[in-house]
Amino acid sequence: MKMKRNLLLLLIPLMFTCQTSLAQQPAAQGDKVSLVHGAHRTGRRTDAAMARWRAYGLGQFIHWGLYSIPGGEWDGKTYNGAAEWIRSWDGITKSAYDSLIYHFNPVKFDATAWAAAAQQMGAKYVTITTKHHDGFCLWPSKYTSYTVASSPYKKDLIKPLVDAYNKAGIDVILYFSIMDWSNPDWRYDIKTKDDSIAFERFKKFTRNQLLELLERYPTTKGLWFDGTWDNAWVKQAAFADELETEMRKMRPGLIIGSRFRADENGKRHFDTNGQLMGDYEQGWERKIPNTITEVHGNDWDCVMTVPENQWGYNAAWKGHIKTTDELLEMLAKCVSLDGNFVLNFGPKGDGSIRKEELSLAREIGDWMAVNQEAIYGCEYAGLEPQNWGYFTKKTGTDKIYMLVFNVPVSGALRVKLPVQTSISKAYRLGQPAQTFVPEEIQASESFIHLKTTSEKHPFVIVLETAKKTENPKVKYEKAKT
Ligand code: FHN
Repeated sequence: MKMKRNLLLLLIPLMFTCQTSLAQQPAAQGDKVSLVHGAHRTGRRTDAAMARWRAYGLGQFIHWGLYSIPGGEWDGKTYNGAAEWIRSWDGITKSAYDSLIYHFNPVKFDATAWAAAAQQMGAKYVTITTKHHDGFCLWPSKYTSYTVASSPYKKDLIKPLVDAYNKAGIDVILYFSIMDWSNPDWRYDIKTKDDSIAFERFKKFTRNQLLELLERYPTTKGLWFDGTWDNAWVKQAAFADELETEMRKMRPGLIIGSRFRADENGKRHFDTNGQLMGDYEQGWERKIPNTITEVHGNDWDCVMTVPENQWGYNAAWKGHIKTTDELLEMLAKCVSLDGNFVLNFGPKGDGSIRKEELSLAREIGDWMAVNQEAIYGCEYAGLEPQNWGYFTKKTGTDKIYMLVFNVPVSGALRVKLPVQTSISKAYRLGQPAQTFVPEEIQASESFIHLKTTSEKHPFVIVLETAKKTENPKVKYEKAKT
């Protein structure tokens, strides 16, 4: 008995260590622990800024920095990791990487052209790397010389991007990596007094840079944090909490996801009581929930790469490259489960965007031009999922959208609506003359019969619904078993 207790005492700290390094899951509901630095809100934010974020549907991610110059290759050798992590590879020395700053001269950079491509794709927001893990800043930060100001290009890159995207009607969110390999005060953990002194300096530096960004780019809608998983930062619950409050005060409405801070027990994303920390769940990187129960009623976004795991420019995209239809299906699935879908672009070191990404953006945009009504301002429809695709619902209306990706051989698409609801009108988006007469097969269950089963691309059928007055029990008999 005593041995068992001792074993348990040994295991408890181990369990906590593992939890902080793994993807966090909501804690089981039980007795609530009193927390000072846990979630400060239960449930979703209800203000206008968050409602705007929720309605975006589609976003663009941009990873751009010094790593975009080598593009995953160095000295004729290929780095197998993610191109933006190349500095951590022993195939390149740190000093060689850091001296890339003297070659950073993106003469082909055209903020207006980037924004135009994003706008045509249908992105409602963009998340831009102001500074990735290497610490190189795309803005001329006052707090380090490792910025674009020290490169041959010299000029701020964030300002023209913010201006051009805002002009194109696209909201800007700034990506910021807390982990900073360029700063000698950065620590993965704090084990000694010296670590502690250095990290105090690092915290001050981080705060300065964040306030500087919010000061310089006042239209910023949110901050997308990354590189927050190491112990040194996880231990800073009080500091991070205060800083978050300070930033929110400075820019009311600011949107910050669940990656920024840990609670006093080192729990990330979800606090010790299982409550989401921050405004939306930031754990859906290159993955999408399968069911609505997995999102626990929270806001969330999914950030996605075109190849398997390459964010920064990689000259030799390897493995499976996602197609337009695959990406559209991900977009549809995210919106159908109350999330936003954010597609990553990795521009080259010279400032141009690779042709494959531009062509994906164009094709997604062509589809969005016809079908955007089923994406923007849409949410989980509350209907039983069907194999042909995804349902979305226009927030605050009775309009349901069927985003069809797999046409059954029968050409009959099953729809189950809530009881006492009927379809008053069904038509195809972009082709309103193509209407459908639903065949009711059960109470509130119908088939939409397609006119052809040879569709080549995903399409959308709009269902206008209305409440029924007749009693379904009269018409359909239940089986006696
Ligand atoms: O390590 C980074 C990675 O390079 C990339 O920036 C992604 C984007 O979500 N975030 C990190 C891993 O979570």
